[in-house]
Amino acid sequence: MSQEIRSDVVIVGAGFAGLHMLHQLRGLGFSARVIEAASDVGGVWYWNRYPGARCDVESLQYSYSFCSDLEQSWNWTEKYAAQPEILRYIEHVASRFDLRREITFNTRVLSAIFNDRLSEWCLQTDSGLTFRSQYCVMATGALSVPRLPDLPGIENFEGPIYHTGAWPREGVDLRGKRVGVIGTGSSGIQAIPVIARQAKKVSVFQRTANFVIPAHNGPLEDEAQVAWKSNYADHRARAKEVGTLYEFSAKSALATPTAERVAEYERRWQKGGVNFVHAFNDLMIDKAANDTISDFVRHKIRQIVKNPVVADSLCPTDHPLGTKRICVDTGYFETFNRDNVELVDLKKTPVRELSGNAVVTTQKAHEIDLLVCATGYDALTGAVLNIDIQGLQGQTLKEKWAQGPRTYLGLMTQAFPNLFFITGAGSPSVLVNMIVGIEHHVAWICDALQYLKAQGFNCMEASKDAENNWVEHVNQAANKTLLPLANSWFLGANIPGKPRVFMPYVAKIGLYRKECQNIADQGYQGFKLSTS
Ligand code: FAD
Ligand code: N01
Repeated sequence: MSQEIRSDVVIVGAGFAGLHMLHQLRGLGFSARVIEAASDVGGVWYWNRYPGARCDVESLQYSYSFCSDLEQSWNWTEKYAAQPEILRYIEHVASRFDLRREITFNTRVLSAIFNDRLSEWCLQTDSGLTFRSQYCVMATGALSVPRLPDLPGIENFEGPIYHTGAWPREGVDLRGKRVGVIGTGSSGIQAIPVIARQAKKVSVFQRTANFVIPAHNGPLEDEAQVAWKSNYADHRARAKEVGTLYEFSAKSALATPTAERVAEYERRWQKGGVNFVHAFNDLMIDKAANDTISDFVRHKIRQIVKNPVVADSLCPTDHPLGTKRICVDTGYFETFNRDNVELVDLKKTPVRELSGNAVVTTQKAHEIDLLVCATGYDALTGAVLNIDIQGLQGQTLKEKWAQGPRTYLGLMTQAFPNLFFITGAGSPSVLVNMIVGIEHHVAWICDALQYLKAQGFNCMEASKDAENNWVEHVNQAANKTLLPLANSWFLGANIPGKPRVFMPYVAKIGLYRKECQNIADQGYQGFKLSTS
């Protein structure tokens, strides 16, 4: 017999977003229930156990800010924490705030259907459990639907295939193995140097070369940690304005003399991290300015990689730096100087098929024992569209978003009342420190639910006009930058048939927060509030 669980709010996903949403709602007296496909908390950090996985926003910033005692008592060991440490942190949060008792694990949501008459959401799951609630929050993650490459013959490959975003919990023994890695985005770039130290041989199959900046990761010294913590409130307040505390320059690259400009690139290269791309204020809006930083990185690649042919293949030439998510590494380019690593440039020798235990290119058969796919995600919309979501009069989200996602503020979509997205398309989301974005969305949703309750409403829906204006605004913001120039997952370009729409909202998080706050202050302008 199928069982039904009722709560005021149902939350899908138990990553950083879902856990925080649950904790905050509980504090406000709403009953809430979380549904999670994995066997425990963690989201991205539960699934991405590949060698080398770590964050590239400094750990002291890539963490929750909602509890001062938590941020003071938790000690990070490295500047950029590795996956096991981040997962331990999330598990600690779940235990400390006793969150697991309201989470149903090992359960995937298949459908979410709005009942117009009762004004409630009904979620069906693969375990047969049914969840009913007034409000539904999709905390399903922007990067949670791994995508395997559609290579001819992949189903016939005799060895195991592992996606970085679904890495086995028990790990993979790579010792003595010939490993193929396909994909050279952030995941591949983190994994390849570590795999190369473990495996007998690594063949890296690269379709598009990427810009990569050194992380200069290392232990987080006690002194630095104590100093940061003594000022945590100030740091967090600034992060609410800028996302991550980088050194943002107010100078133009093109207006700066060449020697000074190169010195600034060199200084930031030596410092490491994503801070590099904020060296000048015109890099992301002016192609000529961007060429100067792109040339600098290509020059570095040629200095590091000894074989000039390999170096040439590793130099990105088809997109301006930063228009694909910038990658941060530890020894990526150096890895190609190792005897046990070969680069297979798929632009020169495309894959014909996978056959037996080989990746066969137009040049030769590369024999491997196992294949690692660091081939990315159906980003931003993948996880929500995997669920059969039906709003007013049975309208499906798939139909509504057939030409690309349409939201108001990234938080709601018209005709789907009481359904909220955390870090959804149309919000800054993946363009900023995501924990800052998550905490903002959780706070905004909590305020909205409290407002509804206080005013005697129980139904909230984005209006068509507000949504149309917002979508237009998001498109305009992207088109003022170089970002739409790359074939990136920001645009859905990595998924065949996905509409080419720039999904995140290109804006300083501080400005976006103000826009959201103003709308709330005006009684949730652009939203229809009602009593069912
Ligand atoms: P997730 O962590 O993706 O959690 C979503 C959860 O929802 C998952 O556990 C999933 O199983 C569950 N779920 C989805 N659909 C269903 C369903 N139908 N039914 C049940 N459960 C479902 N961001 C940064 O800002 N800085 C970084 O340094 C950084 N590093 C990253 C490194 C990696 C390897 C990856 C992949 C991403 C990184 N990110 C980083 C982005 C990352 O997505 C966010 O920082 C953050 O972890 C997202 O949390 P979330 O809770 O929104 O989503
Ligand atoms: O995925 P990606 P990812 N044949 O989509 C290649 C976050 N993250 O998992 O560019 C051959 O970036 C594809 O090639 P191309 C971060 O936001 C953060 O690496 O399409 N190649 C590309 O090289 C990041 O941006 C960290 O030509 C194929 C690669 O696979 C996001 O997650 C670490 C192919 C996919 O790169 C996703 O990163 C990890 C095919 N058929 C992840 N299909 C941090 O460090 C795909 N590719 C914070």
